[in-house]
Amino acid sequence: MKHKSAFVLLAAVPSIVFAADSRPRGVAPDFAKFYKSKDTFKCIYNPSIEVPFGKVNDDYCDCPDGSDEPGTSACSALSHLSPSYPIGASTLKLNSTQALPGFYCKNKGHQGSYIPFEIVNDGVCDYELCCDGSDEFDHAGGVSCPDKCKEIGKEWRKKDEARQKSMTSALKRRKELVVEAQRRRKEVEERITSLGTEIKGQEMKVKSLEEALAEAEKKDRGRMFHGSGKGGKTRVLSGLAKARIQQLRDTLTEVKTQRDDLKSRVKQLEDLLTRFKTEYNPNFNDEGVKQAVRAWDDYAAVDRGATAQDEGVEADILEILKPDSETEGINFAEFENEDEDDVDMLYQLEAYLPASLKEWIAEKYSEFKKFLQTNGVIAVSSDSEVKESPAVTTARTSLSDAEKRLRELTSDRDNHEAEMTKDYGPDSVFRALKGTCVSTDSGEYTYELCWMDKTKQKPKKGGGDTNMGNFVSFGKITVDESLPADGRGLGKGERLTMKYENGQGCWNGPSRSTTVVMACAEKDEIWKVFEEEKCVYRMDVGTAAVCEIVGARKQSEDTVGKDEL
Ligand code: MAN
Repeated sequence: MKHKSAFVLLAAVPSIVFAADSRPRGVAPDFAKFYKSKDTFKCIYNPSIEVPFGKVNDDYCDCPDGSDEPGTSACSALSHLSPSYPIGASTLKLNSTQALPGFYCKNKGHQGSYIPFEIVNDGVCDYELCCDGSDEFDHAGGVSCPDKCKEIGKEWRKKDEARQKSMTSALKRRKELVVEAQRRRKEVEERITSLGTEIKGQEMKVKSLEEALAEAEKKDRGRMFHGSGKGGKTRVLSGLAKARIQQLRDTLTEVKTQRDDLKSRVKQLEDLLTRFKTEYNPNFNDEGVKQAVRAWDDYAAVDRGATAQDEGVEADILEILKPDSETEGINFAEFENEDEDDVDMLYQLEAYLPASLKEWIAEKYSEFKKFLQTNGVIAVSSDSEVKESPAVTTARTSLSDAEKRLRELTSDRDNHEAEMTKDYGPDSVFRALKGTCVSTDSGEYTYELCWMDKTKQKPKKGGGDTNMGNFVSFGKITVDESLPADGRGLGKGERLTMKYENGQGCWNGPSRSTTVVMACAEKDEIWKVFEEEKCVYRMDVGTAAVCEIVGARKQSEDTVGKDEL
């Protein structure tokens, strides 16, 4: 940096102060107003300091902010860290921030652009920024930089036209994405409405199935009370056995009576024949009588006297015919009262109650028993399972199926409602991209970005995917990057971001996370991936979804500068 000891010193009149037009060399149109007076120049950030206009562009830095040297590199090393200027005894606070953005190349036929002061007259043609070669006006080292703005401008315009075309398509695509996002949102809204209707219907179905089950259970309870239960069965069996035994006993009594009757008739007949044998006339030659007497003798020769066995059978019969209460037979009273379960007890109690109360008690009993079984206080006896009628089982199954369906519908609706309140970015445009992914190869991995979902790292050599984060939220960052010729870059300005967090844990580090930085582009694609820190990734991505947020034209302006055509 070339400084003079005091601003008041007169310097030799510089060889070239003005460019061909009225602005001094290196001054952009925006700053022209500061250089209008042809007598004195006031330093831009320090207007209390005035220098004769002849000192502008005299290759000596007179102003603390460098504004007197817009067209030389004399103030290029200026920084706010520079020492204060020695202005006599004054302790005036000076602003030593560089007032100008750089040396302005007019680039006629193309676009005006600034180049850093330090590369002015460095002996190198910087056509990228200064296509008119005006930065090398001193021809340092004999360098000559002829004006190439015509051809460079032409080429740039061609590319710019393509870029603009692409931006127009990108904006069109964004509009389509917004329309698609709205359509999907509407679809969700409609689904919520239809789910609401379905839920109402299902609730009614559940209610009526609950009633059907209650009705079936009620009927079943009646059946169980009167026909089953452990004590009930025994009692019925005992009743049946008692009746059957009585029937057999009655029959036996009848048979015994008939036998006794027949026995006495046989006795009468035998007595008759005995008398006949002793009283008949053997001298009467009647062959028929003689034969009858012989047959009787044969009959009488067989001993038919009562045996001990006969007596035993008789005793048995007499014993059987006695009532149970007088013998050691079955004690039915014991069976009738034994092993009565709670249901039987209730049934007995029930007999003394009015019908309405009977039903109420039966219902409460059943509910309480079910409650105890459900909560594991008492076991669900296989007895009760057997007891349940197919009608109850069917009603219960139908109800539980309907309840399950109701739960499914409700959770579906809740998910859809949560979906409606979720942030899908400006105009909810990312709703249209959800479910789609873009990927790119970088190094040993293929990286994948699934919109609103996940970022992934897939080893090219094979092996499992690594989750680099799950979508969490949108954000913004300011970037300052030069835009490559193909436009596939972030450029300068504020850009929308998507934060993906809580990915796969990093060995000895945090769980993986990704910041996706987006810029307007016709095509959705990942431009660049890099690991900013271990397991902390950044993806620079182009998508039409963000085009209107930054503005396609603004984005290119931020980067390229203003047109001097
Ligand atoms: C894998 C990749 C890398 C990461 C290391 C950390 O190799 O996920 O990106 O840096 O793990 O151990």
